[in-house]
Amino acid sequence: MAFFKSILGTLTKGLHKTREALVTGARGLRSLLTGRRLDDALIDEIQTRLLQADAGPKTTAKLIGSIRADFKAGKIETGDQVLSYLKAELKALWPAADRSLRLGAGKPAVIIMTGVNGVGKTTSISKLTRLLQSQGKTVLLGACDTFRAGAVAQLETWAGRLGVQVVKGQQGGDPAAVAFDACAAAKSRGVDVLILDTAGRLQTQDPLMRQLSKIVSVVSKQIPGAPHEVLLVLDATSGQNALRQAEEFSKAAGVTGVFLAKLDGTAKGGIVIAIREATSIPVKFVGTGETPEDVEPFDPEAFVDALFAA
Ligand SMILES: Nc1nc2c(ncn2[C@@H]2O[C@H](COP(=O)(O)OP(=O)(O)O)[C@@H](O)[C@H]2O)c(=O)[nH]1
Ligand SMILES: [Mg+2]
Repeated sequence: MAFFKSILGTLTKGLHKTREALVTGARGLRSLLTGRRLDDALIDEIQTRLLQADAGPKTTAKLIGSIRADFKAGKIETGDQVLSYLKAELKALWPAADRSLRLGAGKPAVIIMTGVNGVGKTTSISKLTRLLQSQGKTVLLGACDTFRAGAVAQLETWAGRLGVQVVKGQQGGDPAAVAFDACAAAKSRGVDVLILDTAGRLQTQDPLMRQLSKIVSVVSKQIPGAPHEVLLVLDATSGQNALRQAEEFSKAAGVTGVFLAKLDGTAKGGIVIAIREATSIPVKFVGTGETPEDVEPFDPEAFVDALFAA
């Protein structure tokens, strides 16, 4: 678990913009609430802060509703009480769930990365590779983004740095054919995990969505139980767009988890809460920077603690 030790604190670092805006900054909840007696106007202010952080209208309404009810009932009276109340209520938003990677019993396990252009798919692959290597697993990458010029080269650059191999095809070629070759190579080389990069696709781009189904189908025929994970990469800085993508992709078959990239780039990290509100797909990882080390398995408890860290 040396890897987890070395990345301890990336969540705190990754959330610094959100924490400052929502909690610790001049206009944050702490300066708003510390030493104050609660009243209706103050509760309205808390609501505004949560909405500004993109915590989602339904969840915010629910949180504010229970604060107001407990205030009326005399159960909470001070701003300081609200801070710890909010922390506990936020943690309770996520049911206990297994957010670890499902890799199955046999090998190779197959992970398909999907999501629209520029969200951070290829970078996130470097992070997963690093994470799996730290657990002693061998990794092979498949360059199924044959669509965008430069995509294969970008993946190869990361692979070179991480010491893993890439199976690739022709630029503009059939991504499902690359997936086929990659599965064959993963089997014959005996690697533990195959990760497939795919082309950026808009949820509205039908041919690209069909291509994704084709990749899934090829993989499932080649390797029993595959794909073990289809991870949807979302860009935390894209706000409502990320939510729409989560909703659309969750309708398309088979997304098993979200990799939320670029959490470090936004003051609206409450998007994690809004994703919880919009879809039942679990957030499994968060990206907190541009290097392979900048990743954290998503844990609601740690997330809320980092958000409210001093
Ligand atoms: N700050 C930050 N940048 C990221 C993160 N993940 C990806 N990026 C950047 O986002 C841009 C697009 O990433 P890329 O992996 O090429 O996206 P793709 O098109 O989905 O494969 C690159 O400049 C990455 O360095 C992250 O967690 N934090
Ligand atoms: Mg890419």
